[in-house]
Amino acid sequence: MPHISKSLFCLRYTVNSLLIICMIVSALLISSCSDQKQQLNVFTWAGYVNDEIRTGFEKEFGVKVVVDTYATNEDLHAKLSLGATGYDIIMPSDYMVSIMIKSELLAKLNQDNIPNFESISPDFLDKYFDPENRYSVPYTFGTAGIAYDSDVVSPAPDSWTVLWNEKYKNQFSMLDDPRETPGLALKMLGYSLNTTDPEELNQAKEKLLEQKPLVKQYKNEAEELLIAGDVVMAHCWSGDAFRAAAERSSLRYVIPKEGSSQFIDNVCIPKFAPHKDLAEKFINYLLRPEINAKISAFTKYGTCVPAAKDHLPDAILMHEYIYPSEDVLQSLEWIRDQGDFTQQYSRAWEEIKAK
Ligand code: SPD
Repeated sequence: MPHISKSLFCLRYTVNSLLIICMIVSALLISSCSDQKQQLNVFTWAGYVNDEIRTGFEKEFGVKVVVDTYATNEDLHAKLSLGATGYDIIMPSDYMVSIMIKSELLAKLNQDNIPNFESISPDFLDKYFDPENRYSVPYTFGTAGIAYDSDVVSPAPDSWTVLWNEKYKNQFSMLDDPRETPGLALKMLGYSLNTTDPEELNQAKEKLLEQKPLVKQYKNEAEELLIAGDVVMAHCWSGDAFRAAAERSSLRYVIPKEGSSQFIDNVCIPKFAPHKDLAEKFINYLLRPEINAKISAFTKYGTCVPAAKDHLPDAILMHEYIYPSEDVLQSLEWIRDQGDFTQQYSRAWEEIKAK
């Protein structure tokens, strides 16, 4: 009897040990499988890819999406030029697509892998910066202007000169951008924001230096500042102003009468992207009308996919912050790739920031 019970004890011990070993092995297998999940690394503007879009793609394709952000086209360009090779998706604006194509930083897209490319409006295709869209797919479009708190800023501004008014000293922010900010000063002076005349650029620089003591902050993500009431005006992008106005109802957005910039931000794949196939699947996913509508509703920038409009409320579709009047449109310029002269914009901007 004692002999039998000893054997039973040994058997139970062995079974238990085997069970524990099995559990450990399966846990290790599961974790190693999930470690092997492909990871899509997205490098984009703040507020451009929200959790719903990210997790929707993760669930459907069984992958992980990691989103990292940059504040300017020039930061993106610098990072890639310095050898950052981990990104699969980036979102440069128009002129930066042109610069990056020339610098051989972008991968050619295989349009066979992006069938939803067909859904893009021709209005946003074949632009000067990528004539056959070999490297870029339009994502959103917008403008730069002034967001202001209508309870405080009176009369309602209609000119860039309000950003030089001593009355608002320390109460407004400016974009921290080597093309947009000198571009604003150039427009105010009556010049093109694409000037290649060093004298005109110098005048714009002097204007911005004169303004500097009044500026509370140079910042591209002005939304939070506006919502919190930390500033009563911000030189900012239309979607960011629109999003802030959705949170604080006294906020308004205006494109000053002297004119401003407009842009198309684009989805591209860096030349050395580790997961190019997955990146093309992601681009195709972004172009689905219902997903593209969610992007427009969230970012509050315009959609380049006409069928997405069927999924958007009138409050977005008809909004002048996204669709300015014909008169206003006439006053807008695209920021252009000005070749070697681009360095002069960067130098002028560095000098302004350094003083
Ligand atoms: N929060 C998103 C901001 C996107 C701005 N696009 C930049 C345009 C630069 N000309």
